[in-house]
Amino acid sequence: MPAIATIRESLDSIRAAIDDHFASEAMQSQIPDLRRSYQETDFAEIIGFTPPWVFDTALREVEELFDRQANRRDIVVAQSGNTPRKYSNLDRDALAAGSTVVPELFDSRALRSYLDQIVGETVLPVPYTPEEYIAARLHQAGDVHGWHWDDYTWALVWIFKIPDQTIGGSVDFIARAPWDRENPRVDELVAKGPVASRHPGVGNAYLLKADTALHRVAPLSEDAERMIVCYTFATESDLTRPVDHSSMEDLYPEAHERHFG
Ligand SMILES: O=C(O)CCC(=O)C(=O)O
Ligand SMILES: [Fe+2]
Repeated sequence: MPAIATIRESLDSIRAAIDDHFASEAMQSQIPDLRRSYQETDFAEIIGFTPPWVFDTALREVEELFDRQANRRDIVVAQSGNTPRKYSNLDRDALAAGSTVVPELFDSRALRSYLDQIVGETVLPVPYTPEEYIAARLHQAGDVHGWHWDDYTWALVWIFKIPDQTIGGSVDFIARAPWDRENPRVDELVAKGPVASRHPGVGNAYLLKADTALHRVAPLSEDAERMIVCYTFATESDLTRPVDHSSMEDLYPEAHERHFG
């Protein structure tokens, strides 16, 4: 167990590295392309989301958490039209307690102002704690994160592992197909399309306007590793409208109970 002073120093160095990274030429020079991609498709892939050592640290932390305390889920979610979730996940509290890096990025002003520039408005922390960040791991043949919408405007998904595209794990989405919670009509929307498909690279992160994009992770056709951390961010107006969290309660019952039980 490292001493408290050592932990504090390492958090300070992670924070400083993140600040420097988003201010760097390599990151700033991506902004025009990211803005264009986001404006045109509601999706943008940030190349090299963190410095490599920050990625390596986070990967070690998240792998260890999956080894020790992952929850295996195999459910269908009624709110998104009875689509499947078959994977292992870690809730927000496991990541808050067991990772130095993952919470630091959620709290980073430098990251949020970077995202502000991509979307052209103010990006805010999600107001529902269990949704701040989660981790998901698809690893067995047939694992899938089925079609759904997110409760808040933006998902930022950091890719730790992804198999070859031929095996699955791509992000499929239909942009600007808003969620009618009373009548989700997922099959109709998917049949109508157009379905965009993206296969982001390891160490990158993609930003998706996930409240209005019907999206999924394509199923694995064989055993393979796909591991991500998903952050949620909100608009000003998300903070004032009523939000139903029932699909989160299905997927992260322990976290919901801990915060609201
Ligand atoms: O794993 C992904 O790429 C997407 C995750 C996602 O859609 C979610 O957690 O809501
Ligand atoms: Fe999602």
